[in-house]
Amino acid sequence: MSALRHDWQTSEVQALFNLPFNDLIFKAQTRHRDFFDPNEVQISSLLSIKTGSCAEDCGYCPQSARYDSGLTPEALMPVDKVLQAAQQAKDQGASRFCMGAAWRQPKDRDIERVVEMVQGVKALGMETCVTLGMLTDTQTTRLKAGGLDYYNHNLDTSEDYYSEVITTRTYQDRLDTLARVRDAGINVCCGGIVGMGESDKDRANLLIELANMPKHPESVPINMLVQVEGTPLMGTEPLDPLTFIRTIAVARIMMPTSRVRLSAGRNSMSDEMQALCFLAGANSIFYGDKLLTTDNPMTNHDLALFARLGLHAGGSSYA
Ligand code: SAM
Ligand code: DTB
Ligand code: SF4
Repeated sequence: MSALRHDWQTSEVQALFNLPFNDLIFKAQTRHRDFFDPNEVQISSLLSIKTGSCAEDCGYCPQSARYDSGLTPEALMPVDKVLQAAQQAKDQGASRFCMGAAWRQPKDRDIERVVEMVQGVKALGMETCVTLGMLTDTQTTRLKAGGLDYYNHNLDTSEDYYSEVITTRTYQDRLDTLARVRDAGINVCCGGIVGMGESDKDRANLLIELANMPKHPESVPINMLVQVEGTPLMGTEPLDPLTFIRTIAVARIMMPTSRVRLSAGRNSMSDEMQALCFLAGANSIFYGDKLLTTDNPMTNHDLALFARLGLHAGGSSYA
C-alpha cells in the first residue's frame, strides 16, 4: 500500500484519465479496497438555509442575483426550522447534515446563528457541515469552537478555466479560505463541478489542486453541472457520462482515503451510471429529494438502488 501523494503532475494525471476504461476502473477499485469497505456509502443531506440574492456571478448557479432563474429568495432560516429538517434527514438515514447559504461571505452575526444551528444538529447525533462562502480567521475559529465538523468550499474547476465561470472572486480567494478552515482544525470538504465546458486538462488540474494540498480534503464532492434555465451555463454541451465516471476513478486513485462524493447531477444519471461511479470509488452521496434549490433523486429510489447493488449506508470521513 503506497503512501499518500501530494506531488501529482498534469501529464501523469492525464495518462490516468486516458487508460483503457477497464484498467482505470480496476486500479481505482483496488485502491478503494485498500482503505474502505467497498459496499459502504456515506450519506449526507443538504438544506439551503439562506437562498438566492447572492452577489457573486458563478455562471452555473441559480442563486446569483445577476441571473433570472425564477428562484424565490429566502432570508436566513430560523434555527427551529433547520432542526426540524435535520431531524427529518436523520430519520431518513442521513449521517451528515450540510447547510448551505448563498453568501459571498457571512457577517459575524450570521455566524452566531449558524453556530446555534450546528450545535442543535450535533445534539441530534449527526455530523455537521456548512458552506457559507469566504471566511475570516475569526469566523473559522468561531465555527470550530462551536463544534463544526466540516466546511464545504469548492474550487469548482482548474485555475485556468475558473475565470471563464466566475469573475467576482479569485481562485486564490478560495484557496485562502480553505487554508483558514484547515488551520482552524475543521475537516475540509472540497471538490468541483464537471460538465461546464472545461477540457480534459482542466479536469486533471482540478484534481491536482485538491490532491496536492498539504492534506487531502476529507470529503471530495464531484458535481455534474445541473443546467438551470437563466444561468449562463445553460445549454453547455453535456459531458460524456464515461468521462464523469473516469473523473471519479482518478479522484479515488489520487485521494484514496477521502470520501469521494457522487454529488449534484444524479437526477440525470441512470442507475447503471451511478453503479459504475460506485465501482470507480465514489462512496458518498447527497441524499434527500432536494439538493439546495434543484431536485435530487427521491429517497425511495435511492434506497431501492442501494438494495439492488447490495450497498449499505455508514461511515464517516475521518481518515
Ligand atoms: N455560496 C457558497 C459558495 O459558493 O461557496 C456556498 C453555496 S454554493 C451553492 C455551493 C456549491 O454548490 C458551489 O461551490 C458549486 O460547486 C455547487 N453548485 C452550485 N450550483 C450548481 C449547479 N448548478 N450544478 C452543480 N453544482 C452546483
Ligand atoms: C457541493 O459540492 N454540492 C452541493 C453542496 N456542495 C453544497 C450543492 C449542489 C447545488 C446544486 C444546485 C442547487 O441545487 O442549487
Ligand atoms: Fe453565490 Fe455560492 Fe451560487 Fe456562487 S455558488 S452564486 S457564491 S451561492
